[in-house]
Amino acid sequence: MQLRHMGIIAPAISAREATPVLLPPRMGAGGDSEETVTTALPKPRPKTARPPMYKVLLLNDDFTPMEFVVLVLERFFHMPHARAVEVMLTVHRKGVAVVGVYTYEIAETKVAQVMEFARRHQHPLQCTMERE
Ligand code: TYC
Repeated sequence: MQLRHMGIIAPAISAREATPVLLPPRMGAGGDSEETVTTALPKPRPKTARPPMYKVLLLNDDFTPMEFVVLVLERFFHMPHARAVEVMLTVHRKGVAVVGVYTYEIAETKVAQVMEFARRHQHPLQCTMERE
């Protein structure tokens, strides 16, 4: 996995992101002038960086039984039954819905679990993820 591309490792500082600061005039031989020097220091950032988050999406199809989708939402997304029915109906009517937002690895695991569960039961249900 390329952590930098996933946004987990901060990119090297660039001039655009840096905060220009004025340094005092240089002293010493030939340096008594009023000249000031602008340089770039890293922008102060909070040390508690948040990881990039990923939406997990469930897609509609014409064949997967509604009860199966409700079961998926209860089992893998921990939704109470009434909420699972609502979300299933949203997917059924609109074609797609976000069913959860997670870090990369958790989202990847949810997608794999749903796809494997659907495959085992021979339903064409599709589950995908995208960066928030
Ligand atoms: N459209 C399906 C049906 O009428 C139900 C369904 C809902 C399928 C949500 C997939 O993600 C889905 N049986």
